[in-house]
Amino acid sequence: MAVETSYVMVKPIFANEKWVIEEVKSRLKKAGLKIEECGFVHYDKKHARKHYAEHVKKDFYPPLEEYITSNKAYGMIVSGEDAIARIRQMVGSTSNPAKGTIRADIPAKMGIEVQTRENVVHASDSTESAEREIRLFRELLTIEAYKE
Ligand code: 3AN
Repeated sequence: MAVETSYVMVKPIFANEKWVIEEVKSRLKKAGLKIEECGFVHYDKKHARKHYAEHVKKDFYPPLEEYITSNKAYGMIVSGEDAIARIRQMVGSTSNPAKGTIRADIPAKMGIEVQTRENVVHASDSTESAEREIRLFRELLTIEAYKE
């Protein structure tokens, strides 16, 4: 195991809800992970395309781009032992997340069902993706950002 850095992003519908951001942060912290930097960012089309580079040609990309650029998201740079795999586990699967995961529990608390593209949060799947995604996040980071 090694210390890794991942990028976690609370997607637009959910970044509007302060308690969702707090719950995601609290789950990460309870797992012993450290939030290095965080803040609201509004993805434009260029950054969305680079963030989702491997999906740009897929059928689901146009509505995904529309969604991700529709409002502010909340990005977090998160570090810790084995952070990438552990965060992916906490987040849950893309379309059928298990109870106890962020993608299942937050919509359940809100009493809503979400479509796959809206699935609450994004989390890096490799150190290479994390580096790219963090670079994009830093480009977008506004003065609303703060450290803790
Ligand atoms: P994950 O975020 O779980 O790693 P990916 O990398 O396959 O999933 O997909 C990236 C994002 O694209 C997902 N988080 C979701 O927002 C969206 N997405 C993936 N598959 C679909 C799909 N079949 N329909 C709509 N949106 C999708």
